[in-house]
Amino acid sequence: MRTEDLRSRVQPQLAGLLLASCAVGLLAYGHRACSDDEPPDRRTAISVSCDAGRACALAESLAVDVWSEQRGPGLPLDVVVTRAGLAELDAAGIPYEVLVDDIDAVAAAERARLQDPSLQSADWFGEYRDYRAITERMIELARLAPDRVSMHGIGSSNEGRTIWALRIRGPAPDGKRVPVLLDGTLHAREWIAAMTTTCIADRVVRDSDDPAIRNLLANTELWVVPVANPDGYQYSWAGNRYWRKNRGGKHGVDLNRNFGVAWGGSGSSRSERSETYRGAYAFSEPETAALRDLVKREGIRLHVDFHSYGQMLLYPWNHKGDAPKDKARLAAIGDRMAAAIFATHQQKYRPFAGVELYPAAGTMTDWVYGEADALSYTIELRPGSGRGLRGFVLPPEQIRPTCDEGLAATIALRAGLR
Ligand code: 0X9
Ligand code: ZN
Repeated sequence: MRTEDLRSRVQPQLAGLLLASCAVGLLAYGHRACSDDEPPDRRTAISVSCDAGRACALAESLAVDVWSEQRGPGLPLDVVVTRAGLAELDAAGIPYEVLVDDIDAVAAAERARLQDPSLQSADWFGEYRDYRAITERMIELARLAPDRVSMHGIGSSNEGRTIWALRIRGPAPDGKRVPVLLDGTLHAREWIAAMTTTCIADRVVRDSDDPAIRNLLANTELWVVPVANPDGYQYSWAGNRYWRKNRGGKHGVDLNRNFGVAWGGSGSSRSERSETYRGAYAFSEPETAALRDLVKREGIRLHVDFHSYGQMLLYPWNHKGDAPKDKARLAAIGDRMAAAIFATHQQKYRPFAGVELYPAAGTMTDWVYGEADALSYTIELRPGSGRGLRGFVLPPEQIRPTCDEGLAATIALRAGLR
C-alpha cells in the first residue's frame, strides 16, 4: 500500500459533521476554552507540535484541511479542525497553538474589504486582484512595451478560461536568450502567488532601467503565468476561499499532483474527494497540459512555481529520497536565493529538497527538472508559520514586500546560470 500524504486523507466534507460536546482542556500554548455559543461547524486553524507522542497522528485524523507545507518530527503541523476536533484534542491533553480562531470569519472579513468601495487601494498592488483584473494588467504591460512584451494564451482551462502568459524579452546581442518560467496559483487559494508573479512582471517591464533588472533581462526571455489555475482561482474568489484544486471532474484535481514524473506515487491520492487527488492520469487536466507544452516548446531552462505558505525554497526531488544529480547546484542556488530574499526585508526562507518535508508525487517542479531538464524551484511565499499569521489570507500590505522577495529570488536564480 502506498503512503499518501496527510492532505490526501483529509475529506473536506467531514467539516461540520463531527459534533461533540466542547471539552475544556489545558493548553501549552494558550488556552482555548470552548463555549456553547460557538457554532459546531466553526473551523479553526491550529498548529500542533509533532514531537509529542501521537499528537500529530491524532491531529491528522481530526483535520478537515491541512495547511502546512512541512511535517515530521521537530516541525509544527498546521491543520484545520472543527469545534468537535478541538474538543477531542483537549480531551486527549494535546497541546496546540491557535493560528486562526475562525477561518471563515477571516475569509468573510477579507471579502467585505474587497467589496467595500471606500477601502479600495490606490496602489494596484495594495490589494488582491481577480483573474480578470490580472489579465487586464498583463494586457496593459504588453501595450506599454510592445517591442519587448507580448501576451500569449497558452491553453484553456476546464471551464474555458484562457491561461495567459506574458513574454518579456530582454536584449540579446547574439539573439540567444535563456527562457525562464515563473508561474503562480496552481493552488487556487494561494492568492499571494498570483499577485507576486504579476508584480514581478510589472516591475521587470516598468523598471527596465534598474541595473538589477537590466542584468536579469540581459539574454533572458521571461515567461510569466500568474494564474495557472484560473477556474480554481475564480472559485476561491466567488466564496470558497480555501479551495485548492482546479474545477475538473466532480471534485477538482490537485494540479500539483497531475504532472508526469512519478505520477501516482506517494503523497498523492486516487480518491477524487481528496485535496491531493492526482487526476485520472498524468496531464489529464488542460491546465497542466498547457504548462507542459509551454515548457517543452520554449525549452525552459529555469523555473519557479510560486505557492504559499511557509517561506521556503524547495528543489527536487519532491517525490523520492535519492539526491538528484544536480543536488549541490540546486542547493547552492537555493542558498543564494534565500540570501537575496533576506536582504530585501530580513525574512527567512529556508531551502530544502522538497522530499525532506514530505513526499509529493506528480509535482510540477519534479517534472520540469526531471523531464525538461531545467533548474526548478517551488517557492512557498509568506506568511511563515505561526500565531497571528493567517495562512492563505495574507494582509494586502504584504503584497509588495512579498513581491520584492520573489523578484530578488528570480534575479538570484538567473544569476546562477550565468
Ligand atoms: O503540496 C504541494 O503541492 C506544495 N505545497 S503547498 O502547501 N503549496 O500545497 C509543495 C510541493 C513540494 N513539497 C514537498 N515535496 N514537500
Ligand atoms: Zn500550493
